[in-house]
Amino acid sequence: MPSRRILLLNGPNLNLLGSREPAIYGSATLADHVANVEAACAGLGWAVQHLQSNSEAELVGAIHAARGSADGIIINPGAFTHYSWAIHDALAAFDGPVIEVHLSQPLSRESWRHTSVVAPVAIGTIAGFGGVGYALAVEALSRHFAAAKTL
Ligand code: CA2
Repeated sequence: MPSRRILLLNGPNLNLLGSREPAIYGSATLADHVANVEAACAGLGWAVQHLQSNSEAELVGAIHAARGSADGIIINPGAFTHYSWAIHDALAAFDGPVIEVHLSQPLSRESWRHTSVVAPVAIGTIAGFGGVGYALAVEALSRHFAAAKTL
């Protein structure tokens, strides 16, 4: 299988994971989730670049930089999920597959979390499985790339 370069993006406040709201987001830290993605990708021979940012502009810049330098994007956009058309447009301009991940299940929470402006530019969304969702996203990308090769 060819080596792949994956960009892992985490949006605002996800740097606080493990310190508050464990009932919703679990007790693992962001570093734990990143390490799990790195381990899953290493098992496939893939490289991972990670960015967590509280800045919409920085996330948009990272998505632009991924054009030509990453094969796929795994993104938990945090609250930007629900209203950032800038992130939507940046992801739409990225050529490779995008997977949206949420630790919680936004559809079972407040109504303002029920809309995702990122979902329409993702090949799929994984939500509600806690940190396992990040590993599931790597698995989904692996199957996506394998299926694309046989088309
Ligand atoms: O479930 C998810 O992964 C979310 O993307 C998390 C976002 C939320 O706005 C989305 O609706 C769903 C919020 C992340 C905030 O993370 C915190 C972690 C610890 C303490 C406070 C916030």
